Amino acid sequence: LSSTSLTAQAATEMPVIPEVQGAVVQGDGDDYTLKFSIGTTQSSAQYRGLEYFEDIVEKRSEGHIQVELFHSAQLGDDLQAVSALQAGTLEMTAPSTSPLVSMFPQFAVFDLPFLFPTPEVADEVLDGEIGDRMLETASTNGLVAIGWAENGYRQLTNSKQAVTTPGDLGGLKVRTMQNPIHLDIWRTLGANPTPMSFAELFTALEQGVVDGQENPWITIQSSKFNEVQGYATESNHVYTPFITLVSERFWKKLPDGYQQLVTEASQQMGDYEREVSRSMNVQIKQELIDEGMKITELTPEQVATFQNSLAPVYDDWREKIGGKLIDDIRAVSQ
Ligand code: TF8
Repeated sequence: LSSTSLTAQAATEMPVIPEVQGAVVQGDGDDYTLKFSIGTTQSSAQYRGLEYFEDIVEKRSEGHIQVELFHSAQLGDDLQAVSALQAGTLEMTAPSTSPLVSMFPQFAVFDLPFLFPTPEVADEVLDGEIGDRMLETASTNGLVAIGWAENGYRQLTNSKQAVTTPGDLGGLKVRTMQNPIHLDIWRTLGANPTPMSFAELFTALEQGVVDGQENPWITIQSSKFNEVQGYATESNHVYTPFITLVSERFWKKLPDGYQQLVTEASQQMGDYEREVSRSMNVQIKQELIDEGMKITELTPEQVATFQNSLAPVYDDWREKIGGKLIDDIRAVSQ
């Protein structure tokens, strides 16, 4: 896997928000308010996806479902938003799968380093039988899981120095998501990892509580991490999906036609968001370079060094997650 092979496949032009297709859906005459909250900012690909979702749902319900969008963890970070769905105080959210591993252990598979060789393989897995099964697994405990989008390939940034080998990570304080595999990854690479909610991350970087973090280029720029992080490594070490979740309490109140509409809209949002994410990814990496960030692209040999160092993490978690699921995913890329 080379970083250039990932960027070369992406589109070069930013996809515009498509026209809403599909007929008006009849409900039961009642009006509904759907609050949809995410952790990324208003300039993220994810938020553009939400704007499309809002457009589809409002037009096709003729305004009987009013969608209200919240960004930047205004209604809570990933885990808090999920709790709000369970309590019925928020209708929808779309977190990274990683913080949800404590609830759904199988999601740990998405945190395995270098699992998805290309975005297209990720699409095939998530939009296929494996992804469907995962949505079913997550449709419990007050949640209904209805679709996938992408956070994307994660890149390492830090305030200290260029990182080209695991050796460069010695003692570096790296913020990780609240997820045991990510802790293992950075510990194994020799860094000093600290799990923390995304909502606290900018301040932690700014105040030097941590030296580095890892997230896709879009998130790095839309959350202004480059203002406090001078160095980045295009490591593509993990591909993180976003999962689209609905509060079961809200879901049960919706007439069937509206459940169908919200599901379709979430799938269209997911397809569009992934397109935007992939084209923005290329553009934003260049903008970060232009704005002065020192971005290190790894050679295939350097990527292999990281992969080899992480082999023990892979073996260890393979046992915990179950080899069958990993093999099924591997089979898709073969
Ligand atoms: C992380 C994740 C987040 C997303 C989003 C803010 O680093 O990658 O960027 O889950 O909700 O915590």
